[in-house]
Amino acid sequence: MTARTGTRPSAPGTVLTGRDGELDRAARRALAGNWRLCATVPAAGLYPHQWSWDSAFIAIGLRHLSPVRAQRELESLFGAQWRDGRVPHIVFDPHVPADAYFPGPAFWQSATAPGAPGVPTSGIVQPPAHALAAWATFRADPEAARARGFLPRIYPRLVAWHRYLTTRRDLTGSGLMAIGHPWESGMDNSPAWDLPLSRVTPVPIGEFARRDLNHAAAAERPTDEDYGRYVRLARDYRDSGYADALRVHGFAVEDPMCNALLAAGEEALAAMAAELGQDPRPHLAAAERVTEALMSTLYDPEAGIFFPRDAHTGALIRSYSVGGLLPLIVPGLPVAAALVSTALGERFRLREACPLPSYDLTAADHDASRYWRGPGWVNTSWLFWHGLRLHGETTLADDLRGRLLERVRTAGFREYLDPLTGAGHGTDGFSWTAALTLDLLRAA
Ligand code: 9WN
Repeated sequence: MTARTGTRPSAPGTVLTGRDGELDRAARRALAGNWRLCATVPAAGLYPHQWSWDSAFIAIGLRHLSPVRAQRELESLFGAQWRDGRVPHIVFDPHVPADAYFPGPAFWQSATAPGAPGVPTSGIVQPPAHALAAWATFRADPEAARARGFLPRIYPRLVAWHRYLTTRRDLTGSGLMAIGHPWESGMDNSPAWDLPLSRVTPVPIGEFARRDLNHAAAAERPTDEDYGRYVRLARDYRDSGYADALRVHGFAVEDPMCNALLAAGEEALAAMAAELGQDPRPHLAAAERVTEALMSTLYDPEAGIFFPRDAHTGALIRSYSVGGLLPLIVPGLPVAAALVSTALGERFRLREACPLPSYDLTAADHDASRYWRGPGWVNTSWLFWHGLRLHGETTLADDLRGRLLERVRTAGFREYLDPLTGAGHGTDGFSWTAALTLDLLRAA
């Protein structure tokens, strides 16, 4: 959101009719309403700036409406990349009132951080879904992308982003990137974070003002205590000058989904390198390294799922979350069949629960309406669907796709849904739900 760019969409892609056409038009309207100067906000009230991994999913949908707009979505995010390669989790829109979202620019103080861009941003990151999105965007219209020099511009930035994650964020030397804040996981208050988070002293609620509760029900959002912990971690990181070391990150976890996105993203970078006439092998080797580290460090063969690992204690966090199934997006993953069988089991009930529950349906603390503690999200289900197709599970993939579209038809473009009843929760008009709906509609 750094500069005004032309926003007129180019010729629309496939035109759908009937019930699909209605859903398609509604999704287009939702995305048009959330489009700002040169990027899309996740939701007008609750999330009024540009978010990192949201923009990746949004580009995956936008590429069907306007490949150029999808390219700009990613370019505007990477326009705010830091000198060390990090892509901030929020790029703030200077036109939005300072108190519209907490923590805002005054909290993060990026202007005084070394190597930060001119535009105000946060200092933490989000899951690296961008290389997948950039390659999908390129493939939607290679000619338009070549004419705009999309890959020559975005590829070096993606490489720097992955380098930041595989070097500065490898906090234990395991070959895996670590997240230093629950917000960095994208699955903010997953029960998987409870144990490492319990060691963090919350900042008292009187010392900051939450804004999220102006837009969403308290029962569907993290508790004040957890919010206080999020604020403590972000403040400590900021006060360290956004330095990356195990001693700085009071919370440090090697997360399966983030590392799976990194491995799959390296495969996408290899394809981009080949397209640009460069050597793809370093990316293929990097993909293999991350995949091996995922397998040897985070996979539990008895459980048939990947678990996150607490970087401070070295212990696996034996919590069944959807993130543990998402290494299915890694090409050639040797345990794809086991992940699918876990997804079909009682904890996730792939054949009926939809979207795929964010957390174990059988767990005593499963909460079907609170944020990442049970409800299903369309982006993680989309990733699983993508993984099913990648590993040749087309029947299951088609079935999941059909049920996801049915859910959205009934509930609208909600932020998350009860996986068993389909009731919508969180904000409405949520961009990645609309964008991925556009993609699913065209995937028949
Ligand atoms: C903090 C924007 C983001 C998503 C995250 C989701 C939620 C933010 C918040 O909204 O997080 O980054 O304020 O709760 O958990 O995945 O990117 O849609």
